[in-house]
Formats: sequence, structure tokens, C-alpha cells
Amino acid sequence: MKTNNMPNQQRSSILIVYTGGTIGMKNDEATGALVPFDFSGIYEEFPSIRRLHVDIDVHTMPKLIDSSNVKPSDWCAIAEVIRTNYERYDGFVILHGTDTMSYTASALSFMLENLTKPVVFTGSQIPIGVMRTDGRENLITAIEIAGAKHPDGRPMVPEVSLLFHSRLCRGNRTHKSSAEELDAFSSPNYPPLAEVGVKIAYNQAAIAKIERFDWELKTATMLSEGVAIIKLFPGIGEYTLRAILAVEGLRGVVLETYGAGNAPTADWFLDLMRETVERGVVVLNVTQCNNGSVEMQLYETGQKLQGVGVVSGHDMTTEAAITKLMYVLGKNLPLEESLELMKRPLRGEFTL
Ligand code: ASN
Repeated sequence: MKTNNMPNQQRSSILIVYTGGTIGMKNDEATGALVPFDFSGIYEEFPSIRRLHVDIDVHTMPKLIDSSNVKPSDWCAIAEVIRTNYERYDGFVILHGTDTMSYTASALSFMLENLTKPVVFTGSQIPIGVMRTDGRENLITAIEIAGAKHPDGRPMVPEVSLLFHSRLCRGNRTHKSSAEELDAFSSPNYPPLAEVGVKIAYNQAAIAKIERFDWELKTATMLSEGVAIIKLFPGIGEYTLRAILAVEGLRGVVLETYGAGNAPTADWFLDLMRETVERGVVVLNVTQCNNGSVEMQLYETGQKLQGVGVVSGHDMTTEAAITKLMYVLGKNLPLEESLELMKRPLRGEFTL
């Protein structure tokens, strides 16, 4: 079959980076057990991919993992694969388990500095080797998006994104919102970068604008340890909270507060927060709500938190907040400079 029969479509080269997860699972013909699928046989398994005007290579990570086992060192390994192959490919598709895909996509969005090419994360809820899989559509659509270009050759989506079901979203705005539905990811505070229907409708206004395409990609692989997520709940005890915040080496905390960034006004709580901030720990306030933004000026309960030096996380997801803390604190800058980076969006991770 002729594969490049549409003259107005430019051919792209894509590197698929396979890290594991359900998308890579297939039934072993002999035993029936789920075993990892060999994506290097992608053309034989999905012949229709030949019609996408893309040349595909596959990089399989040395150890395929369920994404619940992912660690920052795995993020560094993915970043390294992208960096070493950056000049050779027009775009990258990262096949990843869904459980922590939003964390990895958020982390990579910060770690890949000066990114000017598409990095599209995807996965599936049903193994690719199962008849009713959602992985086949997700994979093919992710490949198409990673290879999509404007008529002048610029990439259509030059940022870290996440494609799932019928939406492409900014990676660091996503959250796995369903353990069962095929439409498993949401982007609560930012519109989709593209909607996938009969056509792929790109939302140009939402896609990152790249000022310079001659920038060299840099990978920030120093990620800070000593970070924690604390979710408030009515009845959270002083001793418990004090014990968590007293942990040795603590450098940053994502505090999941109520509503628009509100927290108890009890003296013990505010004193503890003040002490923590004065110790040089960055405390970032994000909301427990499914959507909306922290606005600490709105209520006295938020104002008091602001008063003790807690920083607004605006409408960031918890996934973006914790990975941004790891990235920013990993730079080992003076505290004021770290705070300055936390207070402004670096990769469109929050709305000001
Ligand atoms: N446990 C799997 C993972 O995250 C879930 C999936 O991919 N659907 O690796």
C-alpha cells in the first residue's frame, strides 16, 4: 500500500517510549496470563498506523513497570531518552500506566526545559491485547498528534500533553479522575488542547506558544527529596501534624486546604504553619475541591494562612504542585528565588 499519498501532509518521525502500564499488556497465547506486549512489532500489530504519515521507532525502557511503582529516577530516565533522541525525532509518545501518569506528565513538563516538540503521554484502562481495549485508539491518536504539524512545519502541540479517550490536555493540568471509566482523566481548570472526534480539533488558543524554536533542550534531573502532601480534614490533630512537619530534611509541603484555600484559624495551627515557614520550608496551598482556585484573600481563614507565609498554588493540581516543588527545590536556589519560581507559572501549570 502507498503510505504517503497526501502531498499536503508532511511526514513526521516519532519515538514511542514504552514504560509499562496496562496499555502494554497482552494475553499470552499459551497461558492466557497478561504479559508485556512487544511494541517493536507495532506495524504488524496495527497495520493502519502506516497510513498516518509517520515513521515510528520504539524505545522500550529496561524495566517495564506498573506506574504505581514509578519513582523520580524513572522520570529522569524518560527525560534522558527524550534528550538523547531529541534532534532525531519530531515528537515523542510516552506509553505509561494511568495510575500515576499525571504525576509523570507534570514532572516532565518542568524537567524538559526549552521544550519545542510534542511529548504526548497516553495509556489505557483495558490492556491493548484485550478485544475491547481503549489502548489502540489512544495509541494511534497520540501518534497522530505527536506528528501533527502546521503547514509551515512547526509542531502543532509543542508541549507535554496527555491524550486520553477523546481529549488532549496539558499534562500538568491533568488528574486521573476515574478508576473505571474509559474517559479517565480530567483537566479541571484548563480547556483541552484538542478534542478528538471525527476530526482532531486543535484549540490553538490553549496550546503553548513557543517564542523561539532554536532553543536547546535542557533536562533538569535534580529533583528534591523532602517534600510532602498534607490533606487537611476536620479533626486533624496537632500532634500528628506537628510530627509530619518535624520530619528531618523537610523542604516543601503541598497543603490541600478547603474550598478557596481555607484552613482552621486555631492558634496552634497558625503557629505551626508560621514556625514551618520560618524554618525555610515552602508551604504551597492548593484546594481539595475538584476544580476552582485558591484565593487566600477571600476569607479570613485564607488571609490568616497568607499572613504566616503560605504561598498560593492558585488552581494547580496536587500532581503539578508536588512535582513543581521537587523541580524548583532541586535547583538549590536561595529561598527567595525558589519562592519567586513557585509564585509564577513556569509551564502554564496555573492560571493567574
Ligand atoms: N496499574 C496500571 C498502571 O498504572 C493502571 C493502568 O495503566 N490502567 O500501571
